[in-house]
Amino acid sequence: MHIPEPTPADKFSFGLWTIGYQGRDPFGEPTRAPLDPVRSLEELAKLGAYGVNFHDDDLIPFGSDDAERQRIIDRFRQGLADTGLVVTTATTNLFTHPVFKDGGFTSNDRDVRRYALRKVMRNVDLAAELGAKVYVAWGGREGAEFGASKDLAAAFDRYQEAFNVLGEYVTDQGYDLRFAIEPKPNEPRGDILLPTVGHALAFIETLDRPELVGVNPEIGHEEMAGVNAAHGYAQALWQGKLYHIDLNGQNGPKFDQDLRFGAGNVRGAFWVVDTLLAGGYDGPVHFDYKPSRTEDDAGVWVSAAACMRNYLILREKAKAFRADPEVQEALRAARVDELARPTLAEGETWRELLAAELPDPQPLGERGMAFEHLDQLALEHLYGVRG
Ligand code: GLT
Ligand code: MN
Ligand code: MN
Repeated sequence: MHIPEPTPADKFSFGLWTIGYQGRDPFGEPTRAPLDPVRSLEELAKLGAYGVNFHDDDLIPFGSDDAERQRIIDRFRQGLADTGLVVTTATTNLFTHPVFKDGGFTSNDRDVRRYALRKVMRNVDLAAELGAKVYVAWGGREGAEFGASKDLAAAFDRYQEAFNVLGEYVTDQGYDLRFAIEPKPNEPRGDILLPTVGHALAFIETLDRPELVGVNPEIGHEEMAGVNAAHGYAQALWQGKLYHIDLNGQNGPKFDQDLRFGAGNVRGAFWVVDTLLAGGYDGPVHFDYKPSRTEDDAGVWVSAAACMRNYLILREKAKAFRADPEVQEALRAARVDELARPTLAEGETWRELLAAELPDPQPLGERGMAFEHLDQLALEHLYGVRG
């Protein structure tokens, strides 16, 4: 099977915090030196990437004064021009500084909430200035460890208020920017609010401007929640809410592993790619992973290239699977196409359904669905013995 090289047309993007991860974990010091953001642009461009994104503090160290901030932005902008990379999305760090220990938008402390909103608005300005189309909102610290420490109804009110204020802000400023909420069940908080795609989708419908807010599902976070990641992407697509994606790898419900895309649950990754292709997702393909702290600088770029290569491998395999005549026959045998047919006929209502003669459930129940054969064909494509 021929695997193409990554090109900007594939729209692969990386967060500055991904390749820039220095390997600090709760038990150990960094194993790699800080990475200059402009060097990241250069290396990513060489590898065939399309875009980058960043938290405010990834680019501009927390506490920088206005002059320093501007100098960094100008240099970064020059780096973008030199490499041709685009800024696809941006986001805010509302989790590292101690001020956010109880959250940003939902901290019990009102002063912290006001500070958090201002921090987001400031970086929203920069995101719009650099041409980002999506603003990611990962509420890692919006949560709780103790039952009585959080008035949950009030927390949802404040979460809602924050997105309403931000929706009004981008509208009033005339920014072409939409928000994407990134769900996660836990870590760093014991339990995080909006833990899955489904929770986020339901919450979005309560906002003043729901059209401005979608989701940014991360494979690993869905796997941590024990749910099927592809199903989450599929529902977001179905509801027109898949504004961005975070692809990576995870082995089941444990700490957030942020493995390179394609590692971890390989079969789950195959179905995610198949789902994105079927749903016509055409936004940036963003890898939110952490190069293992066992790696040196060279290993960082090996893992970044591997994320893109694994996506292209799975994309070719998903296409080959769908194009295989035996698979198409197996799909028919499994009556997959029948699901697209409405259950009631055109013009039919519950009245006609009530009057209709129904088939005998006995033979219907006895007839197998032939899913095992279909799934085996998918596995054989994935194992590389077909196509
Ligand atoms: C953080 C988190 C990621 C989010 C990033 C956006 S930051 O690394 O683990 O999943 O996408 O805030
Ligand atoms: Mn993660
Ligand atoms: Mn993420």
